[in-house]
Amino acid sequence: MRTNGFGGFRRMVAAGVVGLAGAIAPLTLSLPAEAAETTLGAAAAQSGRYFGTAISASKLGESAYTTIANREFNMVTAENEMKIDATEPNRGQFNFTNADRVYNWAVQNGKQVRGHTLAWHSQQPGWMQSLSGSTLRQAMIDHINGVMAHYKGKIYAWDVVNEAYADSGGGRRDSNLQRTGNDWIEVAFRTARTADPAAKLCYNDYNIDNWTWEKTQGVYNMVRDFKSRGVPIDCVGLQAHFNSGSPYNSNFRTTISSFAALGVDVQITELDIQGASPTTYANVVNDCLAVARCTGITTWGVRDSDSWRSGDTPLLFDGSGNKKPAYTSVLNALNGGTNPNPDTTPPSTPGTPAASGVTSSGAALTWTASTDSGGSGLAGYNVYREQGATDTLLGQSSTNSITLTGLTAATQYQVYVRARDGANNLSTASSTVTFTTTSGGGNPGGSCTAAPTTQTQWQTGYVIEPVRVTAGASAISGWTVTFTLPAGHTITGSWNTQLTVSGQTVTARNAAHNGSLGAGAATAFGFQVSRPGGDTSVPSGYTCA
Ligand code: 9MR
Repeated sequence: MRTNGFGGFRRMVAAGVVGLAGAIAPLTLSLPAEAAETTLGAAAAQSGRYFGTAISASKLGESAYTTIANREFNMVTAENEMKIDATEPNRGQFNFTNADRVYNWAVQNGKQVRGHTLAWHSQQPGWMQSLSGSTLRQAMIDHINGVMAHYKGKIYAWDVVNEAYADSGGGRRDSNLQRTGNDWIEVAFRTARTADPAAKLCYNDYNIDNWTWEKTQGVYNMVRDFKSRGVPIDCVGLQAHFNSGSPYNSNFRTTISSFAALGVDVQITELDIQGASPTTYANVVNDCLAVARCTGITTWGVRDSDSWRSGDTPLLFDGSGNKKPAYTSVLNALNGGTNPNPDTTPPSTPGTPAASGVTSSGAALTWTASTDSGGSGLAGYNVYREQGATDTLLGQSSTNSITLTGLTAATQYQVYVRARDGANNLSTASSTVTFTTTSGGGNPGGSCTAAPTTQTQWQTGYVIEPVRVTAGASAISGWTVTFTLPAGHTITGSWNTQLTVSGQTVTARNAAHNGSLGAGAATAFGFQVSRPGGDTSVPSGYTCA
């Protein structure tokens, strides 16, 4: 029950809840209140997200610092220690002393690590600053390989490329890396994917938080292009350094959901807000929570005194380590306090799926993607089999295609798709595609034989009946007989089978009622053919599988 059925089901459930609540009202139903978490990391984890901070190796001996950092955060970014100048001070000589201090502290305290950053115009060591052309390009590749090899399998996400876009105009920033050729960013990502396939690969930048800014659009277009061409990219890092010159804008949620709709995760990677307005901090958190693919938030430092712009007092803890009002605001938002702007708009209806590569147990489906305008962003698709009153969920996909597995052999499937957004709103159902799985792989250990009998013949035609199909030593759950039609012959009718003709090859599959045969059991089908007058040849080469 595709079109009205699910809507009806939802309405039915809703009505049921109302009825049930009415019935049990006198009993006073007391569910335990959901305990609010008391640290940022734990509060974020309730929705599967992380809450992180930038850490400086030089402060790890300071217990006032590590106490807060360890208690509150479950993701760590090295503020400077994994950058190019720190990790490869001389060409080909890697130094991970400080990077490992940060990494080891994080891991020993049960935290994950974001890697920051592999290719950047800034904080390059002197030797790299003086390189150009193919030498610089090779040095970049070598650097990515060297650093990623050291941390292979250990990093949640790498900022593979940092800040490659110009502040205005929507184009690339001029830099020595950019002058090696416009493809330097995709080369960096391809290199990174090979170096550590387990790490999420991010593009990270500042002033791409406001959806209307040219720079945001420039990066968005690059990510869209990368996704369309298969350049490996998994995430976009929105630095989110907000101040009076580049303030928070309520379209931040649109930025997050728009990137997410391209099929990448979004991470807020370096959050700090001049003056630390509790409202603005809560807005940022709620914007991330509203989008399924916004996977976590990192503040750029622990206390105001740790900040790269401490004069702005932009962080959640003051210089003495006290929680600021912004801290409470963030914690409450993470604990699900309020969502001032919930998304109740479902995504648009997906296109009709097209099936290909149908086998006895699987099929590939692809469909025209949905769009989502409600703010939470497209999260993925549910793929259903239509079966009268009891439609079943066959699978879920984050993209507009899926490879179905585990299907039953020799069975007709009617399948449709519904899109899902970050707030779990479901679109109306697409139209259905119908396909029938083949019988082959559905007969493990089983086999069959096919024996034709030529029945009646006349000048311009003949009937083959029965074609007897006999199961071998094991039961079978479907069968496929193939045979070759002589040139110029045309099938004009068939019974007890589903026939398809391709050139001279005929494929006869079991009908719905005669696919299952016990060991040694038999069934039969037949067909009629027209042929050029006087041609007495008949089909040949029957095989059964
Ligand atoms: O916070 C970092 C500061 O200690 C460094 O001196 C500075 C050097 O460029 O980098 C700061 O971190 C930057 C980050 O690596 C990339 N985005 C902007 C951050 C603030 O400048």
